[in-house]
Amino acid sequence: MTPMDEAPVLIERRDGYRVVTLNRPQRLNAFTEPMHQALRDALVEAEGDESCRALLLTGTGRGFCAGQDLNDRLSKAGETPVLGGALEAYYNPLVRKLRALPFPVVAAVNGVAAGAGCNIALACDIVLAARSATFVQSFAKIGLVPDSGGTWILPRLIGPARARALALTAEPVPAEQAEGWGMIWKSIADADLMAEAHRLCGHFATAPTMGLALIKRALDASWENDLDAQLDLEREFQREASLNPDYAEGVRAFMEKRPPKFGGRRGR
Ligand code: T3D
Repeated sequence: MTPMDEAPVLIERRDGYRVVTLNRPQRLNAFTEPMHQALRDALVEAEGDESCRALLLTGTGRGFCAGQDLNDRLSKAGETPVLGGALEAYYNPLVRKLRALPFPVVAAVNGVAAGAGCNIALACDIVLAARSATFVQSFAKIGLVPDSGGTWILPRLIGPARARALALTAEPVPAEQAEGWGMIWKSIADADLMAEAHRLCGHFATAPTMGLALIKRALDASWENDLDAQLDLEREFQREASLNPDYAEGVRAFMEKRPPKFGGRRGR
């Protein structure tokens, strides 16, 4: 079997979390339809597994993901490829799913993240990057527009001036600069990246999962809400969180001066 015949996505089940690895290293893990389908299935399966309380997304080889595989977009002479279908069928549902998963998603960006690969990383809840990694809004180089949520999330993360310049110039942003700009959570020495990503997912695997899911939803909702609406939403989510046994356990553990033992039940 040649490396290109290998599964486009690898799934590893750890205690309380899953590791999903994009696996087309010769193309810097660029997306093909089979890779999209495998990733979609991996996320749906993780969501359906009550014991999964976090997800680590990373890539094989020297890249995280180079966006769409452009081999699938080479137009034959005289034909004009019309895009939009793959966004509707794959990229948009992928970004929506990553944001909506009822547990934290940690991206371990092991190398270059370009095009949709960059914006998919940025859609994850916590982004860790190897110091050698770069983030590239490469779309402008081929006459396209940032997609996979890039035009929404980038200005919110780093402000309109930087977002506009990155989208228009396609200049790569090194991991340390991305951290300094607040585009990602942390840049980490290459050799330590995966250990830190596993440590974080291990932490989430014993955390109050439903509370974390509500935090994700509250922060996402805040972009659309005014303060009044957000205060109402916080009241509702706090009520909901308090009905989960993890809240009572958290308070008991605090009073008894011991580490909490969260069951991580997703519902009440
Ligand atoms: O439906 C739709 O199409 C709409 C959706 C669009 C979503 C998108 O993501 S559009 C943007 C697509 N992605 C890009 O434009 C990025 C293209 N890649 C690059 O600009 C560079 O490869 C990188 C900046 C990511 C990395 O540069 P470098 O110098 O480190 O590596 P390289 O030598 O360019 O790439 C290594 C190999 O991967 C190379 O193959 P080779 O020569 O060794 O056989 C290269 O062709 C291949 N590769 C990299 N990116 C892609 C790719 N092959 C196909 N598609 C790619 N996106």
